[in-house]
Amino acid sequence: MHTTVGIIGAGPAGLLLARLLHRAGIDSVVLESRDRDYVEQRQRAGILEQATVDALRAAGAGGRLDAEGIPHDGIELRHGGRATRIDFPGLTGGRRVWVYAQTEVVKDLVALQLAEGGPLHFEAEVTAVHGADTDRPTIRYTHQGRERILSCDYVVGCDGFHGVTRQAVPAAERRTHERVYPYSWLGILADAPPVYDELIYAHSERGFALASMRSPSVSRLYLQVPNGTDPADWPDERIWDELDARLALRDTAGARLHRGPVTQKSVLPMRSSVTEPMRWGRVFLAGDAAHIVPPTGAKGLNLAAADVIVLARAFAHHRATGSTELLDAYSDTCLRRVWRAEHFSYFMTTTLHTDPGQSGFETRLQLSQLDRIADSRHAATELAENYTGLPLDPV
Ligand code: RFL
Ligand code: PHB
Repeated sequence: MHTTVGIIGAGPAGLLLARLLHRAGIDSVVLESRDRDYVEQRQRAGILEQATVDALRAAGAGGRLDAEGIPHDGIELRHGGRATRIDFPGLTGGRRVWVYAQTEVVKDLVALQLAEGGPLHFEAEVTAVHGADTDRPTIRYTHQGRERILSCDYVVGCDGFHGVTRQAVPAAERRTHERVYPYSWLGILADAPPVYDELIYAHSERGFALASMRSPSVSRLYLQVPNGTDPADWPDERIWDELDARLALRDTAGARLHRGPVTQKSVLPMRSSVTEPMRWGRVFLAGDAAHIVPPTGAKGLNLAAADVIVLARAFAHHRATGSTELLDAYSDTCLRRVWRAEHFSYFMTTTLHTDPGQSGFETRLQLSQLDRIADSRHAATELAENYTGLPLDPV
């Protein structure tokens, strides 16, 4: 079997890339190790930047997003008894973000791909990528109990943080820069109306808390917990009591923690990681396969989308002109945005969480930084521009 672009992984990066290539008349095959149900139910991101929304629309996947996605024009930051609204359009010249769950993005893209795209194989586990520095790289995978080979003009690893494609870049040429944080998030989904009509990010001496949402009747809530926490140690009432204490909502009009049935509970560790370069020969890395961020800046899914927008455009340019200029620039182009998002995610994480070994000095620095954001339009603008994302050229 042969294809132009072999795509490993059917997360947001792989699925969006397949759609954008299809639109550009370039054929591809997507190989995904998990089954469809698993991929569609995996609870993850919730915030889409303008550029991500534009790309989904351009990929033909904007219908349900436009009907059900909730535009957000700000977030609230809480610290030391203060509540600060960050007004996105007012500070950025009109930019905003959307609440639309990653599960829904994936469902929309899978349905489109199966209806009118190239092959998308679930339960097709890739074991190795060979020949990155040749004209015909190959993907070795197992499907329906048989070992198979897919030969490609190009291979794109969209196989997430634990994927295998990274190994196709020789170890001597690959650099990984990493930071692991001394805390995790306990995340829940609850059948309860959202705490507030915007997201609330709360600094507290008890640890960070975040109140997000999935719909007008479903809340998504997070608590900072120690690494290694067992969710079983957090019965529902303990979670609600802790959210109550950390969010400290008393003085925000209209904000209220509604307790309801908890339908999902999990612990996620936090890490920053970047692998460079993002391209070796005819193998490209995109999304979490190349970089991950702690979720505090809501950047992971948006970075994955930005990578494949840049890459799809480079493939289309190559097809139209024969020039490899944009493909050659792919890694450098993406890494500039990636490192900006890494910095912002690190900043949000270390400013809002309480490190277990943190001194009073460090806590005062955090509070001073949060005061600065509350008091200075300049500091708030810096946050708003980063949160809503750097503009991308139109798809
Ligand atoms: P994914 O989604 O991990 O998809 C990779 C796919 O590759 C498959 N795979 C393989 N397939 C074949 N053969 C193999 N050998 C394979 N190995 C792996 C996997 O099964 C999977 O289907 O990566 P992708 O597409 O790069 O997308 C990245 C995003 O999923 C991730 O960055 C975000 O979810 C991060 N993130 C957030 N990002 C945001 O932009 N905004 C947010 O609000 C936000 N919140 C979050 C988040 C991530 C979270 N978790 C769970 C880490 C909140 C959370 C809780
Ligand atoms: C979410 O809704 O899952 C979410 C929102 C904002 C974040 C992280 C996660 O920063």
